[in-house]
Amino acid sequence: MNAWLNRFPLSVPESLRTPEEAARLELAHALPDCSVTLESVPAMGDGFCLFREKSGYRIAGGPAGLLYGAWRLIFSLTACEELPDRLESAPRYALRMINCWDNPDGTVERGYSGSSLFFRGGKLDYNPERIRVIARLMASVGLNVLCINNVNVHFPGQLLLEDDLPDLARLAEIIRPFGIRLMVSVDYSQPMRHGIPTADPLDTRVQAWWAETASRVWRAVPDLAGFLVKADSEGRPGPFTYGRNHAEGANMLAEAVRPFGGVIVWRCFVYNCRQDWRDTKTDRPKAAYDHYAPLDGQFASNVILQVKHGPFDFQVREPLSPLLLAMPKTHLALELQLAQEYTGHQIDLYTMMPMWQEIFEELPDSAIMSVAAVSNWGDDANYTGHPLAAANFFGYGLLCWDPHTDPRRSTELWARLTYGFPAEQEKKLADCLLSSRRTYEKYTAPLGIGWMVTPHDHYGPNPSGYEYDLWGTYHKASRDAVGIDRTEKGTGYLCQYPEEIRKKYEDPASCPDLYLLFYHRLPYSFRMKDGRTLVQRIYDDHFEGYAETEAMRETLRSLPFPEEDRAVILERMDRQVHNAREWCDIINTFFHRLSGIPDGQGRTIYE
Ligand code: GCV
Repeated sequence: MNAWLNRFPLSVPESLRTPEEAARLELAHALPDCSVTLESVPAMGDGFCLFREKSGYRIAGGPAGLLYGAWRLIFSLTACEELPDRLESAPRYALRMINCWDNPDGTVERGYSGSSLFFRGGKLDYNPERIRVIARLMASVGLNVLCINNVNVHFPGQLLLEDDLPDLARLAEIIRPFGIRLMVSVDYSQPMRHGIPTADPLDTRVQAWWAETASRVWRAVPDLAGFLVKADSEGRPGPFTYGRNHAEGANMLAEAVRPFGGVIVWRCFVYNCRQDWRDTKTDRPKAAYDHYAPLDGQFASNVILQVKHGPFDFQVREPLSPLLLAMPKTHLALELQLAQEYTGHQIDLYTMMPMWQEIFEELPDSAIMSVAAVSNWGDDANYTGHPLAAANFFGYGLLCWDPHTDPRRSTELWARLTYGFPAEQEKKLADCLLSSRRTYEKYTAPLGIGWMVTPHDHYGPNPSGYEYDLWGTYHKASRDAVGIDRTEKGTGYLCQYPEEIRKKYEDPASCPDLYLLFYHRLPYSFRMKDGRTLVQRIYDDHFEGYAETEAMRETLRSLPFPEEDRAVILERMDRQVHNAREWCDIINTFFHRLSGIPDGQGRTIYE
């Protein structure tokens, strides 16, 4: 099962060399009766123009643009979408990246679809056929950069730049005809493996090592996109050890890769992960802004700062990271997570496009230049574990091309290409997918609070699991109140935003409900806008979320999925219903015990 590519089966010959050849091949297989002319216009880059002509179609485009145009035509004709006589299209973002968190031993950090597609037994070891499927999936939705290894680089991950370089070069060759460039996560302290006693970015021996390494690596993989770096984060080495800031650290690497047209993608996920929960001054969501905003303008032009969409870490609901609004002189990339780390492990249904739509509504068009998402693939037969999780991958590609893509359009298109149901059933499936995020949100952590998950594993409820720990992820629920005051009077987090955003959230009376407990500490008796008390709203959401999950199971049972998908979908749906019940019971009991306030509707809450 290759998700939507099932419709377009193709065995790719090893002789394939260029995206233009790939475009011809895809068109010949998917639309054998359609006459399509390709016109190469290198200056159009990744863009294309699709013309409807008397005798067929013409696609003009740059090298990869022809392939993207071909897919656009294939999708539209297969899905019976109306095409204008002339359709000009170009991606909004330069780098449209997938970040795999795959480890050399074949495990995948936060992976829920089996083992790695790239690594086994400490080295690159893959099935080229499956890599081609992944490359076709990426190209079909316009994605162009693939980082294959975990940002947490542990030995022997460093060997990708050393002994395993020839294997890396072979992998690059496989994906190149699909317009996809490789990227590699690197260990900031890697020079120390080679007799250099430091990784200080201002040390000339360190600079020389990286320059020599870059030249060797780009000789092997001339179109390598660049290096991805997690530094000074969750125990990874970085420039802080040497009293250097992250501009100094990133610029040193940028200098090394500049001659080859490479970029340094530098992650901004930097915070104190050894916090004492009694310390009320430190507020983790403030960390990224505090570290990076003062450095705006100091990064080299080939450094890209990659910022997670929210200030915490991929919770079900987070506000937009204020850092994304604070660095106008820096090339920023937005980081999303397809892997369902906090959102149901690809067991629970969680379609992300509505969440991303909210992010892009708040993000000014000029704020970012690139996008990355943590992959949700593995070597499961269907690649994404849950067959319906493929909709997220598809939607992500469309969104990188056009951030204003309507979630319903991408979801319905995905459903049509994948299953080809009659219209009414397609709508039922799309409705189910599009509402799944709110449902999941209702039965898990309430009103923007996050972090009530089982520690480390991050599946299932544990309201106090992260409460007294070191990670800075507290809700401070007491007998009277819950939440953290992040306004000016509290931790001051809200002051990191421009005025109009601050205003929207600073008053609990007008703050949108779903963000209420992210920004405010409130008593359980607080009156919500609809007149319910805060605690009643928490009870209601949890009961509702559970009920919606049961209804979702009924809908999915009624749909004519192919048997192999049906079995997996329904088995996972049963587990989701169980999970939702558990969340509902545990969270409601937690707040009932603390507050002593009974449910206004007299439903069962266990003591
Ligand atoms: C790759 C969270 C995840 C980690 C991940 C980290 C990151 O902390 O739980 O698994 O590490 O984010 O984004 O670097």
